[in-house]
Amino acid sequence: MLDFHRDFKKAIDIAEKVFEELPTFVKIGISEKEAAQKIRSMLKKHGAKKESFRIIVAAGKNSTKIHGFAGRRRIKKGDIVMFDFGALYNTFRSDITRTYIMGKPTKKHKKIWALLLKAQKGAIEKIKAGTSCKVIDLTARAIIKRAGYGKNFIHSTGHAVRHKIHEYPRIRSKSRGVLEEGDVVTIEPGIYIKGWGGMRVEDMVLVTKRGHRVLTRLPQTLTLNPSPRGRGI
Ligand SMILES: [Mn+2]
Repeated sequence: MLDFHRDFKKAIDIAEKVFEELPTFVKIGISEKEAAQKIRSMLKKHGAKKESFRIIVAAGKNSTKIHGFAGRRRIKKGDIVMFDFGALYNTFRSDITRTYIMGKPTKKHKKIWALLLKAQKGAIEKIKAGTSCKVIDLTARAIIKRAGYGKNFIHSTGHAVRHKIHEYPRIRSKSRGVLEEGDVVTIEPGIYIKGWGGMRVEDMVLVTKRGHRVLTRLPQTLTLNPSPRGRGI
């Protein structure tokens, strides 16, 4: 078994704990900024030095901004809300994204989410030491393109992460990088539709000699399920 630094694991565990606690304070009426402040204090409560990068809580149409953060907008019923954050523990940083619907997801929410999960899974299945990063990116991109949303996936598929939030190799279509055993990369496909909203899912994956290990265990549910072990959409 590949040696995986326990502090790195801890950075992931802390972020996942806070994700699982989101239903306790993310309610209709709270602002993005208030949610982000609460996330920050929960990360610290669980032992993080601080957040690993600027916390993103993007509600409603703000979810179409790929570099959104957390503003004054209040969360409304039916909103898409995107959460992208991680913990800094000692020198290690985690990076996870989930997108939730505040209420009952529509058919379109479910369709886009299922497509993102499919694209993410396809990309993850290709991860193995020696694989070019380009192939990983193009795999996710091809799945999204085939479903007709190619032009809505407007950023790269992922990046390495460890002591800095964005490290090399980057998982993008023009990358000349190759995955090495021990690399930890994010796989984060997203679809952004003007006037409707954006959705993104992001998990962290360890590259091994023969394949990979998904490090994040957080369920990929579409609703803010009060049961922390809920699965599916
Ligand atoms: Mn990321």
